[in-house]
Amino acid sequence: EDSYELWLRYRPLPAAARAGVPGAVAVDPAERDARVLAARDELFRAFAAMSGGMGGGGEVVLGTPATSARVRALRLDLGDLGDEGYLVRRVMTGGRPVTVVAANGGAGVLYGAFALIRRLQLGRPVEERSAPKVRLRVLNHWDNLDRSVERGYAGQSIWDWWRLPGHKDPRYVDYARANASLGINGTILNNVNAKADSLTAPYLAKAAAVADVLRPYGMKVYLSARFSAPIELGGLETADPLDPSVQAWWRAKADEIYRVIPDFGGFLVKANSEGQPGPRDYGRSHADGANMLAEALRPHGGAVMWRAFVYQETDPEDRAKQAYTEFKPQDGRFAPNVLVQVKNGPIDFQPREPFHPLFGAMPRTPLMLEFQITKEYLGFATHLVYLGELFAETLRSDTYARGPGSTVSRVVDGSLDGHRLTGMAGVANIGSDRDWTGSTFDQANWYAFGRLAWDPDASARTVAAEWAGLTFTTDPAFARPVADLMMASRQAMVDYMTPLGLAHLMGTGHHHGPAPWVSDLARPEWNPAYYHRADARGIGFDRTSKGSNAVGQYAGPAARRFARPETTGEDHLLWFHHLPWDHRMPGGATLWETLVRRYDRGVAAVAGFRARWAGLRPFVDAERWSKTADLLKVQEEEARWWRDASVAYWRSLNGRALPPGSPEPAHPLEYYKALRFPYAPGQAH
Ligand code: BDP
Repeated sequence: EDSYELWLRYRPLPAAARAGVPGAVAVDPAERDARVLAARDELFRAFAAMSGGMGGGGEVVLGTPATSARVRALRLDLGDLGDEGYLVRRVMTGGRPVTVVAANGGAGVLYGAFALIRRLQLGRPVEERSAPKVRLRVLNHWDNLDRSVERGYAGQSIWDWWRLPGHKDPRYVDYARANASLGINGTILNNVNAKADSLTAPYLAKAAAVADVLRPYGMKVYLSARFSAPIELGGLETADPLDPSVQAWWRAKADEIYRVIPDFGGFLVKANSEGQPGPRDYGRSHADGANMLAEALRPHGGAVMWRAFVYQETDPEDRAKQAYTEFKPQDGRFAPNVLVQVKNGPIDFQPREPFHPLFGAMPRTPLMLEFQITKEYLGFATHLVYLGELFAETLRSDTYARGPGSTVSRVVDGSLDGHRLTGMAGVANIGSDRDWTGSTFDQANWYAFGRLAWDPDASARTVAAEWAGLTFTTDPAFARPVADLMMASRQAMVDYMTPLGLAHLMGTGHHHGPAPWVSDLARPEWNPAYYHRADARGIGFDRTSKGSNAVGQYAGPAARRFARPETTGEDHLLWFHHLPWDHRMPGGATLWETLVRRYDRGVAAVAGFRARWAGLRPFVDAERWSKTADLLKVQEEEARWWRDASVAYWRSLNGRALPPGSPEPAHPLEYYKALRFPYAPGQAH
């Protein structure tokens, strides 16, 4: 058991359930849709394994009314299912019970087949009717052409660019199966810090080879586009989006791409951000840049995903405000096939951030939500942190943009402002490691992303329990405590790393481990000290109207809530407020005491996870059990390190004693400051 099979780990069901596993799978003999054929093959594979050779519980009929006479004859109501939704029903035909997987299109049939398998694996009744609420459900690979992965902690890129297109690693098929099982329908193959080379003919041929493998699984390929490619590849003197020769270059490039990848999805663009070129270099707006690319893709049906992750020019006073400041005035100026892709929070994938203020603030623009599945700021692939809860927390946040109930999920699924082009992106945690993601539990974060992209209102706990059941065992004596542990894991990390709304205190560059003392980097907003603003008197970033007024970027009730410490709540307290160390918290303790207690609580929680995992040993095979146990031990050590280094540093500023019973840090502050991690994985280069 090396975790390669992910949650598609088909094993014989308990004896009593085997008879319910269908013995036959029928598609129309004339069926040509590769996705329906892939669905059939997956069902064969799953049924053979799950029945343990003892199945035979009837037949499954698969297809769409358009191509399958048997499905058509059933006159099912598929009206509300769109292109990708599905219906799994038990019906009687010719006096025999049949399970039908029906949809309006091949993708729906494929998703329905995976749903049926999932239900059988989990021992649930098989009937289900479901359609995705979000249209573009995509992974962003930050994979470089040399196979390194920016912020990747699971080995090299799975894209073996060098040997493509001649050799297509069979692993691409398993990648596609896993994504299809979640409804993920697109993938951006290369890093947002893009090289123009990915748009040259040889690399387009490689991307086309990947697209050919993914197509039968309903997945489209996209590329990150480097904005200056017309200069680098085309020999032009400018990449100005309003220059006709630049526009013509991109049109020709798009035509060339669609000749080799007829269903190419489009471009993802990081522009004028962290040194990347963009329209601002020519005095043009983000909308000018995005619309130029959109115009080139439009005849072919492609989309532009234009990122709002910018923090270079304006407003040096507060990085958290910059994306809003730059993008909000552009609302309504983007072409219809552009989505603006916004990170979940206003800074950068921290263990906890408030929702990004752009959500709800650009009603005339489809906003795509970007989560980071790879745990750049959350202990890499070592720490067990279930991100389903982080994702769900953002999605259920109320922007109040159109009154109460204007949740981020409703912005993203388009229902709040009436958008049909909608999307959710996850920065992939996938690599060439045998277990794909660097640890078994990190697979749950890929899983949760996919399930929440399909239904942004799904419950993180339900998804966790489902994943645990599929990946290990459905025995409630296992699945329930594991779901509890997963649900508690994110708060535990917040407690031992960045409690009470603190953020961005990680070591420079690699982002491994604590470095709240760093304050000497060239740009102010690169320094942890910029984010916590601690001194002898207090700690926290004043984002109220007396400070940077980032709260003013939120709609009325949200702004009012964040404006006062009493109503902000503990989770975002120091994100929005600079407070004296003696500030009284609701329970009566001081801020300082509470802060230390949170660190202690975080460390204790991880110790508790280890104990719980030890107790679950009888349910798990040796290989997966021990790797998880090893990683939990490292996590406990690193949680203590975070706690000790942070407490030692804050105390060097405020000179205070620790609250009673709270242990002294293991080492003096200088010890923590001297630690170096030159070969930490995933660094940008
Ligand atoms: C930051 C990462 C950096 C990415 C950047 C981005 O440190 O490697 O390039 O996000 O999202 O968090 O573009």
